[in-house]
Amino acid sequence: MSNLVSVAEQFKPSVKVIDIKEFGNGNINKTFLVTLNAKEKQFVLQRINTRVFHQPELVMLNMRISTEHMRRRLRHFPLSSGHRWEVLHVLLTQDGQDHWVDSEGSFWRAISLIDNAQSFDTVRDIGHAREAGYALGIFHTLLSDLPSGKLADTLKGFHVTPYYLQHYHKVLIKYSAGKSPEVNYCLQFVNERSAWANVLETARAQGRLRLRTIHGDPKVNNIMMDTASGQAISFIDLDTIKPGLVHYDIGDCLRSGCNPLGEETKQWETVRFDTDLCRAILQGYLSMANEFLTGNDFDYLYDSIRLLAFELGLRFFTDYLEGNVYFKVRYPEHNLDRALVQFRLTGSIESQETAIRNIIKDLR
Ligand code: GN1
Ligand code: MG
Repeated sequence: MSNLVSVAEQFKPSVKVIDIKEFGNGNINKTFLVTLNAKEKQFVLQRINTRVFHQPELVMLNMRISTEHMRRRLRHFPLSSGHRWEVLHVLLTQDGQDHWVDSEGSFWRAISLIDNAQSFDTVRDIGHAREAGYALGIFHTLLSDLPSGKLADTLKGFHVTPYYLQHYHKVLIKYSAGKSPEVNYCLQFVNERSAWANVLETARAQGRLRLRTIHGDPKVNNIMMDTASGQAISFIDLDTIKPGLVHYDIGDCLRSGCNPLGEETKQWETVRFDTDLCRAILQGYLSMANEFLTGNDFDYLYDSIRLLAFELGLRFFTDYLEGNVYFKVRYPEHNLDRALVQFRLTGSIESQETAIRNIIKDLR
């Protein structure tokens, strides 16, 4: 890998770099925190995984279009009193580029760091849950008048569950290793839900749901919380801002926010979906989103919660069967363990269907 200091200097020439260390725990890109000897003390440096993002220039273009749009919109935005909201800045190189390609062909970009803020892998309490939902509501509202056609589709098939199922079947045909009880459990779990898994795409094809501009990865640890006030103040990880259904975002935020054990737990058998957290996230979200959600949108909220948990389980499981080619892993069964967590969560959502539907009805 290139010398990190010289990469960092592309984005901050003439400032002394004091320290660079690995940062966060993303599953795709490589992320570093750069500390400078300057007033603006730190920034985030990332190497984009081009095996996942085949056109990283378009990822950067989407990011610039959407952040500039959100910043403009924010100037006249009725935030609740005392609330701050920040939009990330893309840092440019000396010659005005939003990325830098090193001699080995690696694609680098730099992003501002939000001061006095932190994120958490799991939701800590009801207040945090409400703030997380509110954050997604602000984010969607800020982008609600940016036509999704202005953005490129940087990751074809992202969150299109039937596409993941197709890929899964191709991988399965080639899979020849032994089938442990856990693998058999997953095989059966997927099998029993394949017919339903096109629910959102069918609704989209029928014109019931329409494409908007979405975040794509609004899990809890992508929401920054102010360290002093505990309020949500920003969304990070803007790589997957692109056209999609808001349902992908809502489902993803809930599958992440309502799983108190977190997606990396080893205790998959005790994973559950917490309906109190679900109510709080939806309350926060709908306090903003009620303005632009349609009746059809509401009708598919339950399915979106169930589907995004199932879909992530399917993506992890497929990657395990395929030999861990997509998500970073720390050990060979890591993706299998992650899949079990998401399938358990899906099962818990299914067993509480009536309660979840009632929450949605109450808040509508
Ligand atoms: C990946 O790299 P990271 O952690 O931001 C993935 C998301 C998954 C998430 C699960 C581009 O996001 O879709 O929900 O892992 N991102 C991509 O933790 O596939
Ligand atoms: Mg991400």
